[in-house]
Amino acid sequence: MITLYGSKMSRAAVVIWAAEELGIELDIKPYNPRSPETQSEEYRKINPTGKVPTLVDGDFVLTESVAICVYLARKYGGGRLLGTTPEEEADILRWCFFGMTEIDAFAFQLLMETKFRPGEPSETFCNDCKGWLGSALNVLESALEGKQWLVGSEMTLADLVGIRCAGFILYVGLTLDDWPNIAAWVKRGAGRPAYPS
Ligand SMILES: N[C@@H](CCC(=O)N[C@@H](CS)C(=O)NCC(=O)O)C(=O)O
Repeated sequence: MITLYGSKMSRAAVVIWAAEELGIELDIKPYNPRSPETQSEEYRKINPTGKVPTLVDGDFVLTESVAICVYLARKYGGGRLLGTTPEEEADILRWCFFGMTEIDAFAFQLLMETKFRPGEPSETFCNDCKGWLGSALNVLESALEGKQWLVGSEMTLADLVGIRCAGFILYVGLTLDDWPNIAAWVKRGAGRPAYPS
């Protein structure tokens, strides 16, 4: 049995979604971020960052949500969600990196600044984050013009990761009103039976 540490309220959600789409059964230990479980000495042996998710498949231990999804798709999913050509696969990874570094990272910083850091949030910092997010969302919005999914005609990992990242925007209290293609795409993803609600 493959074990996944991480609750669906964390970045483990995209792994749970990918596994469900691929028909892979996981033994999910729903550890929450910054919980006593993830801070334990035992957990830090498999993930020294103390963060979730972590996948354990026999002797193989893997962290980083996107890498875990790629591993599951490649090893147990027959390459599904990874496109049909090397070019498509590279493009899918491109969008995964884009989502994580250009959207998720700034949305996370905004969340920290507005909800978790002590003191008044810095207006300059928040505006910078919103600016960077806006630029990334504009790029994504154009890429989705006239398309259901980001790469090719089928849903791929680029969509799963991107939809989770774009959905994070809503969690931070922003809206997707200025990006209708992204809003429709997020809705499309959330409507999948495999989507972890
Ligand atoms: N890049 C990592 C990020 C992992 C991460 O930041 N996980 C959060 C939960 S979504 C966490 O466990 N945070 C705990 C902490 O910051 O101490 C991934 O995608 O797996």
